[in-house]
Amino acid sequence: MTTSESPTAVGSGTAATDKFLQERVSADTPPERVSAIAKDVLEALAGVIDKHGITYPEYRVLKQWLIDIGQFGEWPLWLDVFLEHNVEEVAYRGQHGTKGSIEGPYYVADAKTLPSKCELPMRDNEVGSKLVFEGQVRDLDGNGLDGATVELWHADDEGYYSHFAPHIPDGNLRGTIVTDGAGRFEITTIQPAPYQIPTDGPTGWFIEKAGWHPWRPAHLHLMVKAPGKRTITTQLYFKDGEWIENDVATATKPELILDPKPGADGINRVTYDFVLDPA
Ligand code: MBD
Ligand code: FE
Repeated sequence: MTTSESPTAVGSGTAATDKFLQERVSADTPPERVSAIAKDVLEALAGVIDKHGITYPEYRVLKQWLIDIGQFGEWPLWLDVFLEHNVEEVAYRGQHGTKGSIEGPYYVADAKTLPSKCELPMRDNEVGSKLVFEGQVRDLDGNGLDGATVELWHADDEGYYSHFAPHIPDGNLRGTIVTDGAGRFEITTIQPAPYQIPTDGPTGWFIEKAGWHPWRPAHLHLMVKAPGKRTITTQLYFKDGEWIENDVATATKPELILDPKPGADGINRVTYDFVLDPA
């Protein structure tokens, strides 16, 4: 029995919304473009209402649910699960290096800086099989990149992220790894579990009412940067992992699958190299 609070949808949602709002952005979209996009969105919705003969009770339920999503702080979650993959695909059209994937709602900037060979910050009793993740950051010509950093964050053995679950210490399973002069790194961490969308909040209700499943396959999140190179935000998955073929967030790609194998010491190891496009 633990005395710490257990994670709730409203807790992780509110934390994700608060974090997102810390940095306000603007997109410099001119009025003509705003108008064209808004017109298409409204026309698409009009088409859905007409096609399905949406009723007043259904319209009112939609209104309630949209209000609930906001009150639970789940806009970051819902949008990143159902829309971000489309934005990512458009953003990386024509890019040649390592494939990107969605950032999702649980990135936290300024994670602890760690040397090229390191262990991610973890609890003394961190549950999960050890995983050694090594590789190199290179340019399109295969040159190792001096000054590259690899930001890594992932869920624990129960699928929870630090900063978004009250029982996990801040910074757990997060780090900014400064690679060596040739862009190499060797990170010891633990194998994350698949992630389940909270079932006690409006994103979970939406999925349940549609008869879908709320799972993402186990994954590592990465943001890889180097001077003069285009930053890549991506995710890596595990071969034959559950939900790989039907990620609720539609964010897996065949190029992003790891296949760790036990080394001589019995610990799982895997190599993955990142290739960055010019900025
Ligand atoms: C996650 O862990 C995640 O990576 C995404 C994209 C959405 C919800 C939870
Ligand atoms: Fe995730």
